[in-house]
Amino acid sequence: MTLGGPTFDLVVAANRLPVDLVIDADGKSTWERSPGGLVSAMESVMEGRDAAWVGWAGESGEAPEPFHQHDLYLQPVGMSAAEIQEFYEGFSNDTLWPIYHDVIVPASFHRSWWNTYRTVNHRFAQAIAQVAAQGATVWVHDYQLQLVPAMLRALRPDVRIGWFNHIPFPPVELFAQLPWRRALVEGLLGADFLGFQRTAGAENFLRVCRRLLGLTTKGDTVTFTPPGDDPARRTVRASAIPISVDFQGLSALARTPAVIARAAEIRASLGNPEILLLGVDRLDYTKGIRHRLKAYEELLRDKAVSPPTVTLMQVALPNRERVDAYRVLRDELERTVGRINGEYSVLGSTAIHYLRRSYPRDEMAAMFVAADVMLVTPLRDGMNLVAKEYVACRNDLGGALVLSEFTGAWHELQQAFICNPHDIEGVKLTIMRAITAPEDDRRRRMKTMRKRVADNDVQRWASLYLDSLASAPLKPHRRTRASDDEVREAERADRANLRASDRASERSGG
Ligand code: ADQ
Repeated sequence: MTLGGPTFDLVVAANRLPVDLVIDADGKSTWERSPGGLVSAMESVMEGRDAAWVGWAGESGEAPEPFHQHDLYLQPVGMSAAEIQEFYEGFSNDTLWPIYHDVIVPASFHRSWWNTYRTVNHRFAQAIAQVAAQGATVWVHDYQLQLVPAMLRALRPDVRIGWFNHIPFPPVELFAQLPWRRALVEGLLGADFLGFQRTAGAENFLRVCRRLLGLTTKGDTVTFTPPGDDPARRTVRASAIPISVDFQGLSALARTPAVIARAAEIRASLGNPEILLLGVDRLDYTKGIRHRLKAYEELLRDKAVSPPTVTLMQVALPNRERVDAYRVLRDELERTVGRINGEYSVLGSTAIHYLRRSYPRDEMAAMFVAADVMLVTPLRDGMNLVAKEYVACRNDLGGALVLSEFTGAWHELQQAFICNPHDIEGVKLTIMRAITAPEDDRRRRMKTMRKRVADNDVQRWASLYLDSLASAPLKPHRRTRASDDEVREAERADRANLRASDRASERSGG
């Protein structure tokens, strides 16, 4: 079902296009790269490929005409204001997001949101069907588009369909709350290959197939007969392929004289603290910013840290501001920052430098180079690219990473200073351990983490993903999963880390 426009052998579909429409003071509009995890990851993958990207342009109304941007063909999908509210803010971010992130805030269920989710997913499937060449590879991204695989297969049985989940896939007990659980699973089972950040996510999905749909799974595959007219039995593979960052690109950027000079400038503008703590997050309740600020406030209260010697720079990327939980979070954080600064700042030095805006890549790299301790404390996170970006930028082996054990990144960055963000005493102790660790200890940790990210960068992620999609339901010839030895070694390290984290909180009486 192509309508005479250009078609492509590789089509990526994600909720958003990788660009935002920016209108300058003279009213001139341009498309600029949008910030965020998915775009950061896919940017280097798409570079130089003759491919199309299907996604929403970010504004309500008719879809703009398709256009080219740096070799990439962008096919916008339109959404009305009501659809943005019901599909994006509602079902995606107020139903699925909380359920997939441990219900940190309660999920809302509305039948009209679900209907709109179905309508918009169908529109995406049609847009993909239009630009996919015969036998094309289609890579669908994330929780907003879980019905697209089956809808697309119905329109275009000739294409190969993969889906990748950037966020956690929840345990069956949480997933089961969704009134539309069966339709969501059947939507996903239209794919040939389903990729997850962690093995636990893939296993949760397979368990959902068994327990809620009574399907048969074998190893990492599930076999089922689609409902409706198509009686063919299909086997779908579900497996973990953890996402990563462009290690070489970031490392090279962080090595440029401009970024190094800018890092020094940032420190100087903060009054050259001895220790600069840094937090960089999308403004989201999953990121544990509240818990981090609570721990920091208590450290200030206990006089364990104080400005001007120690200061915290918290960068927060605003988003989803029309969803209640996000508005509440932003207001609360801003009140907390105001209170902490009122109480603990001194003349010429602020306890927290709070920056709520989007920054270009080189400025982010300069912040990473400038920071002595990077605080990554989510309550739940599929991966967390910020942790890996920080590591990639530390060519000098300087800095220390404080990392929550509830991130996907934790499973790879075992040498970080690990914390349980719910355990405020533990977080305080971990921050102090990171601040006071001997330099050779910090360098050793950073070196090992850098090797890990360098060996498993975003290019490797993408090629493993595409190989897995091409050979599904069989495994590709190359390894996509850790060998048994690696798994055992990771489990040993996990246990050792958890014991260290428990000992830290026991010492504190927490
Ligand atoms: P996110 O939840 O958006 O991603 P994360 O992985 O940390 O979280 O990615 C955020 C990205 O935005 C990073 O590349 C970061 O550098 C960038 N960023 C943050 N603040 C910024 C700012 N102020 N200005 C400019 N850029 C900023 C989702 C999942 C994650 C998963 C990713 C990728 O929730 O778990 O790691 O997708 O799969």
